[in-house]
Amino acid sequence: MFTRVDHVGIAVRDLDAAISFYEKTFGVSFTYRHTAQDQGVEEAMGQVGESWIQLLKPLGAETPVGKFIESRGEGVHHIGYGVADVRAALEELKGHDIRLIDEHPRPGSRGASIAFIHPKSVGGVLVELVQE
Ligand code: MC0
Repeated sequence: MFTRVDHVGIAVRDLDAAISFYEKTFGVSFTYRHTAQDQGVEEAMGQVGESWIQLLKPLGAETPVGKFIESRGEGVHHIGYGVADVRAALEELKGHDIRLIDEHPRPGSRGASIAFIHPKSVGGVLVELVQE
């Protein structure tokens, strides 16, 4: 089902500081920046090989990333895996004992079609399916 690691989502408190840290320390350049009101985040994406690092700053305390930082602090928030067809992947997962957050795909970063799987079903890791 998974075709690649599309991105690693990292929760940060200060987006500009995190971008600057990754650029100066690791030479990653962040070419995409976007506010996703529906997800409650401001994000910046930097490409590493064929994958991306996604820095996520919460727009408020009651957003998914805001709650995550409040309870766990900054750090890896989710892994985004590429799939050929997110709708077909969701149908396939319904045949397994998996708790889906999204029953249907929704729009995501860079025009992708995405769906989240609950971390309680994946050993504590929030998983995002990404169809480019
Ligand atoms: C919460 N939990 C996590 C977690 N977030 N575990 C691993 N990774 C995470 N990211 C755990 C909590 O520690 C808690 O465990 C339990 O899940 C319930 O947490 P909660 O704080 O009560 O949170 P809920 O239930 O309100 O929501 C958690 C859930 C939510 C994952 C369902 O955050 C969600 O729907 N996420 C999907 C959307 C999202 O994350 N959007 C932001 C990225 P305990 O053991 O204490 O019970 S947007 C994005 O990434 C877009 C732009 C894109 O890539 O295209």
